[in-house]
Amino acid sequence: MQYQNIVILTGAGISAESGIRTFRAADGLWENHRIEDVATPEAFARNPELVHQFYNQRREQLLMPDIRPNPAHLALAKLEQYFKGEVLLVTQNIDNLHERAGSRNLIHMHGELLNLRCTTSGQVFTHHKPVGPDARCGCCGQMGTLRPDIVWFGEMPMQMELIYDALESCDLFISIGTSGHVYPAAGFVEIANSVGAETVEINLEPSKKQSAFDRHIYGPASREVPLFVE
Ligand code: BV8
Repeated sequence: MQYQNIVILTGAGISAESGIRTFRAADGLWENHRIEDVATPEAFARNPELVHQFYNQRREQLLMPDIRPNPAHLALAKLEQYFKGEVLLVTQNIDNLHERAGSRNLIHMHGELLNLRCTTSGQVFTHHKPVGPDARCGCCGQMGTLRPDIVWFGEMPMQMELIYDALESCDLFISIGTSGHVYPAAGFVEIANSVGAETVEINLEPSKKQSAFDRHIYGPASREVPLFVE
């Protein structure tokens, strides 16, 4: 079958071989905190220092020279470049490896680690250095108004309208490197199924949504994604 509109969803597993720990590999923990307890607006209100530290550590790691896109990221960028129809890449990841691999038609539905947002004006700044609650905002000059531009648990993911529109007109949905725990991303496969798209799961192991997919490819993304894209 000749596909016209492909939607790809990626999760932490596509960046694992680039050296970025997945949530499951960390058993959902960071410094003995449950990630669901740190990645929330309540945690940020209660202890902004701790939450900033959580992201400062991950930002610092992402900017290390040995962290770079792997063959899975590169294969998706090549697919977008050479595919005749539409390819939309929706990532749950907050790292910048897809754009560094060359992907352009890309939505970070859970935000981006290298961005901060002013809670007063909503303005977004690219920011590579560690940040704390006493950092002054570039737009209002106040302290304490900057937060990571990241979607926490209980917050609305970004560009959902665009994502739902793409899912409702896709004929191929590929899910790569995600355990299928977190919604609404984990529900995308059902939307694709409802419009008759072919659905493929590429993962190290069966995800929580395994039974919803037409096809399953299990193995490391850096091997399986280039093979699938070719
Ligand atoms: C929302 C940014 C309303 C932060 C993240 C009860 C039931 C259902 C839902 C809920 C519920 N209670 C609450 C909810 C909603 C909640 C949710 O889903 N909770 C879960 C815990 C049950 N969701 C929300 O709050 C979302 N907002 O619902 O708002 C709404 C809904 C619709 C429309 C409008 C409004 C917001 C959730 C966003 C949270 N932010 N990230 C940060 O990063 O710090 S979530 C974060 O965790 C990631 O972004 C990602 O989404 C998730 C981790 O999942 P994965 O990426 O899959 O990573 P994981 O480690 O789990 O799995 C990796 C996989 O890769 C594994 O399967 C592994 O086998 C595989 N793998 C490993 N190595 C490789 C590999 N595969 C291939 N190759 C390899 N080498």
